[in-house]
Amino acid sequence: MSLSEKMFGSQRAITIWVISVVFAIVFPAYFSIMANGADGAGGDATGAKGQWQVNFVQDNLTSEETMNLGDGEQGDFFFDLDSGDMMIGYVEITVSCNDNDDPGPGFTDSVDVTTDFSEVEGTPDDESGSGSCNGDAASFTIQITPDWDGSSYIADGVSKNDIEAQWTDGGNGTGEWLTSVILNVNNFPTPVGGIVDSDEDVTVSWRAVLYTLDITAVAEEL
Ligand SMILES: [Ca+2]
Ligand SMILES: [Ca+2]
Repeated sequence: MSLSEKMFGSQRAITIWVISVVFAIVFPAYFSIMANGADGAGGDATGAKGQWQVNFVQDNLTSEETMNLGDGEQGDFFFDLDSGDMMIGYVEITVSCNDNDDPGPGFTDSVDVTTDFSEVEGTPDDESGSGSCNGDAASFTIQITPDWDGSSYIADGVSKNDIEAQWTDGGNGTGEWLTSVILNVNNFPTPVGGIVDSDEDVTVSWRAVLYTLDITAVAEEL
C-alpha cells in the first residue's frame, strides 16, 4: 500500500480531498478580491451607508384605442402591459370623446367609466368616473411603485441596498388592464322627432411610466 493510499484510502477520496482544498483556497480569495474591489471604487459597496445621487432612467409605454359606441352601448378597452426589465412607476388611463353631432349648444354626450384590474398583477384598486364628451371625460392615475414620481434626489446616510429596496414595483402592474365605457347619447330634439345624434367615438389611451434606477456615489468632500 502506497503512502497516499494509507492517507486517503482510495482514488475517489483523493479526488474529493483535492477539490475541497481548491475550494478552500479559491473561494476566500475570490470574495476577498470582490470586497477589495468594491472598497476601492470609493465606498461603492452596496451595503455601505453614504451619500448617493439617485436618478431614474424613464420610458413611456403608450397605447390608444378608439371605438364608435351607440347610446347605452358599452365598449371594453384592453391594455396589455409588459414592462420587461423595467419597473412600473404608475399607469395613466384617459377616456376622451368629443361630441359635435348636435346643431346647437348643449345636448353633449357623456360617458360612464369603470375598470377591472383583476387580471393585473397586484390587483390595483378599481376606478370609476363620469364625464362629458367635450375633451377628456375621465382620467385615472394608478400608482404602482408607492410614492414614485420620477424625481431625482440625493440620499444621505443610507446604503445602496436601502435605495434599491425602496424603489421597486414589487412585480406589480403587469397584465391586462380593462377599462369599460358606457356611452350616453344626449340627442338634440328635432321638430319632426328625427334623431340627429346617435353615437360617438370614444378613445381610451394608456401611459405606463417605467423606470430603472441609476445610483451613483457622491464623492465625499475633502
Ligand atoms: Ca349629443
Ligand atoms: Ca354624439
